[in-house]
This record gives sequence, structure tokens and C-alpha cells, in this order.
Amino acid sequence: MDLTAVEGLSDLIRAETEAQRKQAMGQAEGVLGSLYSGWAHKMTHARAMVEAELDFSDEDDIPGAVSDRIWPEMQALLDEMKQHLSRARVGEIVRDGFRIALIGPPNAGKSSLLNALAQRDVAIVSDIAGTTRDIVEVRLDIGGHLVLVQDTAGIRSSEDQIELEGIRRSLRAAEEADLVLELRDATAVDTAVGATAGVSPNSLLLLTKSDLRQLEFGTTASEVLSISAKTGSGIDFLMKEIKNRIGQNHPGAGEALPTRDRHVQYLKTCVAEAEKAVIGRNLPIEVRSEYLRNAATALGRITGKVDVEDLLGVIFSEFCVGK
Ligand SMILES: Nc1nc2c(ncn2[C@@H]2O[C@H](COP(=O)(O)OP(=O)(O)OP(=O)(O)O)[C@@H](O)[C@H]2O)c(=O)[nH]1
Ligand SMILES: [Mg+2]
Repeated sequence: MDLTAVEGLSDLIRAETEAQRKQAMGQAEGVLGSLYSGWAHKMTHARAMVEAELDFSDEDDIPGAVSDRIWPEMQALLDEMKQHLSRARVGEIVRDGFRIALIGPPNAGKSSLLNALAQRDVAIVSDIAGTTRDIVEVRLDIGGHLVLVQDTAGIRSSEDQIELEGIRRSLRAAEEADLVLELRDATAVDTAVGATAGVSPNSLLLLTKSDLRQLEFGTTASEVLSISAKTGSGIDFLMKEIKNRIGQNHPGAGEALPTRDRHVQYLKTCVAEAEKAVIGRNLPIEVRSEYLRNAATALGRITGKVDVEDLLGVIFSEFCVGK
């Protein structure tokens, strides 16, 4: 087993949802490891071609500029790695959960909604503005996916140091969330349209307490939902919308994705170094070779395999040198 397979096994043991289990199982079976070792193999080959040119250029069997042939291949590999990296958040969402933050002014009904979603009495609900201070988080299984829902302190201007710290935490939770549910008390806003002001693309506006007041909003306002935590009206629809959003952040069939920050950091180093090698057309070949070596080392750290000395093997198998 390589390191990613061991990590996959550990994730499998800890998995709470079907999506986590599926991803962890694939990783434990070596899906991610074989993707990376395939890349490592290509890099070893490229480096061997460069080294052959450097070390054995006086041999007849090695044509000049043999290394030129590898750069288009390395460019293609680089594109593939970048595409893989751009999907990293998806892999992390499956493993660590899709984050939803409940944000809004005090008394908007955030804690009531949390309790309705969790179907139990998790957070304190009261008609006193500023009830919630700390972030209250519940872990839910929605359609086989792990979802972390965070109830936060109501946002308003305040003099109270503790409430201010709570508000800071609310804003941070909103920033880190994959979906922000912006709650507005329907009995406290003028019109539905007025309430949509300042709603960002990864957020959804919820007009709460629909049992007390039903606001009219046009068909254009598809990002607005009317809910009541008290009667449960609109909650099904909200759940459907949440599933939709998760679906947009779901891995494709058989898609192997980085699942940990560790993978992402090494992949970034690998891409940065390989890029320097590929675009450095005017650099001495020794320098480009060194960048490739750094890239291969970073990649090798993900799987735990850095096969440095395979180079000679590749050179001897491809060229008739030293015989
Ligand atoms: N009628 C009705 N009342 C609701 C509903 N949701 C919440 N409330 C009431 O609104 C008040 C505030 O609810 P909370 O859930 O504590 O509001 P909050 O947004 O968490 O408020 P803070 O923690 O102070 O930021 C409470 O008295 C709730 O009972 C609803 O759907 N219908
Ligand atoms: Mg609250």
C-alpha cells in the first residue's frame, strides 16, 4: 500500500456517509495512488531523456536534443495536473463535508432553522435578540453526503465584546462556507425584492416565519425561498435546493480527486516546479532537469515513493549505451 491507500483506509474506517465511503474505498484500492504513480512514471521518463542527453551525449546512440521531444508531453501532463487540482475542493467536500452557514440579523430564525434541519433541539431559541454567540454545528447526512450546518450569531452593530466576537465568527463561517443561507425575518422586511440586496452567488436567501407573513416575490427571484421553521413549510424545498448545490460539487463517475490538504500542497509544488521546467525554454538543460526533479520529488511525497534512481534503468532500456 502507498501512503494514499493507507489514508484511504483510515478514511474508510471513519466514514459516516455513503459518499465518504465510496471515495475512501476508491482511494484505499489505489485509484489516487495509481494516478500519481502514472504521472511519476511519465516524469521519470522525461528526466531520463534529459539526463541521457547530459551524461551520454558523446554516445552515438543518443541523438542530439533528445530531450526536445519530452516537453510537449510534459506540457500535457501539466495541463492534466492543473485540471486535477482545480477539482480539489470537490474531493475535500466529500471527505470533510459540505459547509452550510446560517447567516442573518438577530431573531431571523437561524437557530430555529438549525433545529428544524437537525430534527432535534440543538441550539437555544429565544425572542431575545443576540441569543446565539458561539457557532453551533450539526453534522447531517443529506442524500448520502456529509453536510455541516453552522448556526451563527446574529449580525448587527453591538458594543458587547462577546457578541462582537460571535459576529466575527459568523462572518468567518460565511466566508468559509460552500453555501450561505441568508435568513431574513419576513415580518421585518418591506418587500422580498428589498431583502435580496447583497446576496452573493454561493448564497440563498430565505424569508423566514412564512406562517406569520407570506411575502410575494416574482419568478425572477429563484434564489429566494420562503420557509417556516414552526410549521415546516418550505423545508422540503430547501432540502432539495441543498441537494442540488451538493450535486454541483460532486465527483464524476470514477473521478479520483485529492482529498487532503497535504495532497493539494504537494500537487501545487509539483505543478509550479514542472511549469518552470516546461516554460524555461532558454534555461540551461541542467536547470530545467533540476526543476523536473523537484516536481517529481513533490509528487513522490504524496504516495511516499520517490524513485530517484530509476533514471539509469530507463536510460539503459531505451538507448544502447555503456554496453
Ligand atoms: N412564528 C414563527 N416564529 C419563529 C419561526 N422561526 C423562529 N421564530 C421565532 O423567532 C424568534 C427568534 O428565533 P431564533 O431561532 O432564536 O433566531 P436567531 O436568528 O437564532 O436569533 P439570534 O440567535 O439572536 O441571532 C424566536 O422567538 C422563535 O420562536 C417561524 O418559522 N415562525
Ligand atoms: Mg440563534
